[in-house]
Amino acid sequence: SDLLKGKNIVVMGVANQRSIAWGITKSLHNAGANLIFTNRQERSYKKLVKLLEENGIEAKLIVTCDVASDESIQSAFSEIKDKVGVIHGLVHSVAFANKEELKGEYADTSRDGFLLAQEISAYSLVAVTKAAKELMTEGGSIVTQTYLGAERVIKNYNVMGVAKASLEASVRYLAEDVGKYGIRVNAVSAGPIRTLSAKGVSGFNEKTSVITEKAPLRRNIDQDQVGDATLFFMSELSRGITGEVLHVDSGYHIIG
Ligand code: 0WD
Repeated sequence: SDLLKGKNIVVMGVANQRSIAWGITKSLHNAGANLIFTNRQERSYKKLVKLLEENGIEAKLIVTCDVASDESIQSAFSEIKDKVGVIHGLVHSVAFANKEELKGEYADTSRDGFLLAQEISAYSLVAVTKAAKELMTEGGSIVTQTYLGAERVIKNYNVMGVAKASLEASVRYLAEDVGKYGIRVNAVSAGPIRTLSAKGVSGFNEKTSVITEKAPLRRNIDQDQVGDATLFFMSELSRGITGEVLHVDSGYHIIG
């Protein structure tokens, strides 16, 4: 389709072919978008270059960005501004917490672990929105990735659930801030998908088997389904929607 023809969209968080951001990349590319990528590590950069080559996707630009650093964010977006100019979309698909704190009791969360999860998984959206809105002079769409653990207690998700609650609240406050510039901010709340990050959360297999058992659609979701929902948020089809959290989870969240 031509839904995103001529649109410049920044994608943050492709670590490998299993990354949710890679599913999103394929959907946006198929809709005609020009893609700009950011990643943190050299390892991810190499994997991304290989993936793009294998799939015949040409990146408009690839820049390094560690969301833990304001300088890194600033230099990434100033390079994007210099080399691309106006952007129309931003995909935020980044999160982190210490593995030791993704099991056991939430009450055992350390101060540092709490702050780290909040910084990388929630504050990062605030920081990149601030940088990206300067480049969204024709309006735009920002989409982040969240999880049901923000709304409900999900075993082992602990400190990340609290960080996702903060991320979802940030989506609403940011939507209000940038709405006046024609920029929308939304989140996709995906069901469990086996990725590098998901491996860090204890008991992942249980989570996916509960979905096949209890979700209305009786099947797990994949990166491509998150990709298409993100495409909807990126496109004019969702022009009336902002500050929203859309569940892409086979309907699991409606089941008590
Ligand atoms: O079941 C799942 N996998 C779900 C994931 C269900 C619902 C939501 N999500 C969320 C995650 O919480 C995260 O926000 O989706 C987002 C993407 O997660 P993913 O695709 O499961 O995980 P992964 O493939 O490991 O990608 C996470 C990215 C990696 O990219 P890079 O390029 O850095 O390797 O987040 C990155 C991580 O390294 N990341 C950072 N990127 C920039 N700066 C940072 C950082 N400081 N820390 C982690």
